[in-house]
Amino acid sequence: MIILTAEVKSFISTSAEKEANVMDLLFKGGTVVTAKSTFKADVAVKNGKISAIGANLKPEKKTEVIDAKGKLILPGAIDGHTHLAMPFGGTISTDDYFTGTRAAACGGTTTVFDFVLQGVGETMDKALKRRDKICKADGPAVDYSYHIGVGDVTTPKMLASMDKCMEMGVSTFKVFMVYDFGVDDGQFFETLQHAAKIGALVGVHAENREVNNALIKRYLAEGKTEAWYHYMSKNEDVAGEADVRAINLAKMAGAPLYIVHLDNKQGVEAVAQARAEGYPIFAETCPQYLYFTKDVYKKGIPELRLRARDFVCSPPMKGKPSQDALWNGIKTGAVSTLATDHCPFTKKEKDWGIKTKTGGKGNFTTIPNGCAGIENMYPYILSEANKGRISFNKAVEISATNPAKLFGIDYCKGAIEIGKDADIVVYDPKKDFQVSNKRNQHGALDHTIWEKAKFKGYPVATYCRGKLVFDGKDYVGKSGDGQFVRQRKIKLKGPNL
Ligand code: DUC
Ligand code: ZN
Ligand code: ZN
Repeated sequence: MIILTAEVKSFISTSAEKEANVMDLLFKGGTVVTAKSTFKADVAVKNGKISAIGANLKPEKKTEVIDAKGKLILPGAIDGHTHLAMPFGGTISTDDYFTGTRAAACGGTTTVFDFVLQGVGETMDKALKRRDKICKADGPAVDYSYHIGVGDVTTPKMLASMDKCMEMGVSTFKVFMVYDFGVDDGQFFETLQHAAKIGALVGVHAENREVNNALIKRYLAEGKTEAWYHYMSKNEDVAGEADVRAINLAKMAGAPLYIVHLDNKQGVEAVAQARAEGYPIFAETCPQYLYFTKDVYKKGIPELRLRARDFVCSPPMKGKPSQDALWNGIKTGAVSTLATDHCPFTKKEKDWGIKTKTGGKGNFTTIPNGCAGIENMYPYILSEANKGRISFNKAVEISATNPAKLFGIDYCKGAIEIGKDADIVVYDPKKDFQVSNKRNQHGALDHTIWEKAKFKGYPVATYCRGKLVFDGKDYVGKSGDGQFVRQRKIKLKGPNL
């Protein structure tokens, strides 16, 4: 047996460190895309960070060289809105923190922000610890952080628990204007004011609860139970009114605001107006609102065996004028980010809209709300860029750079820049791809609303902090390699990031 003396041990660790200090990876001959520019350059990675960007970088002895000729070098996407392993609608969303983030990695997403839902009487920091335990036990495949879904700010103690989350590295919160567990306008206002004081950002799920409930009551009384009435009870006006009100509350509170999953024209116009007036109002939209319309609630897509109920998510898809307004909002800057709201439920669970879990007659309110999308967001928006609808710079901006800035992680994520984490996607603009849940998707769900969607171009490799996690076909990382990303304080004074 060889016994190592302290001296020898220290020698080994020093030389191991030296060894680790070489250039680990070199992406050669690719085209780097940032939110602002596109240029040919080599990208070097050392110890999980981008260490050099430039022409003709020379590999060292042990450097792994990746031929990126003809490929784009992009920052990994940041999905700022996921619901993994979330109890909702009488069940738990299908993807856990491993399968969901595995799918993320295979779609070029290297960081996810998942929602912690605070229970009534539970402080937010306790809720955060509770969820983080579940996440760590599942073993996330990419990096992650959280937003806190505010469920109880009825006492000063509950409100003050926001501060504790900040100390734990979470500076982003979300209130619900809809659902029984959501806040009222007074509580929303107080949350906004407190957030502004402590350097936090409040997101909002904006739908008018009272009108939504009144419409549900009316449709059910009239025997209108189909998925179409999910859309009808959460229509453009139900969302648009709440968007306008949320913006007004933020103005009154003197606080920045982040509208999540914006889906309607009135909302886009209200955000654009507030931003033009100089307010720090930001909006996120989701690929499902850019790709599908409310038509999916009429009869689904029968040729793909997708039923109307498979598309039930909240908020639901809207009409074409809203879809056009969202695309326009992306182009003009009214929409700052893209995220998925990934919240998958199985076909059997979706059937609860016909026959409930307990065997009763179902309706549109008994369908668990949510759809899958975590693997499709970046490929979809990049494909739209590849087809010329927006620039690649814009796709990178809304999928990576802006979320990093808004959520206080731009010190390490969101761009191909020296010193940032080497979260890198190698993208082949020539690779055609068609979604097949059976053949090429990596989540746990038994179907996807993105079935047979065609993408022009596709990621052929994803690296998370310099480690290959997707090789163009499969997930090749290790469960548990994903790390928690601490958010910094967020100080947004105006509309510019
Ligand atoms: N919307 C969904 O579709 N699912 C989960 C929560 C939400 O707001
Ligand atoms: Zn929501
Ligand atoms: Zn959501």
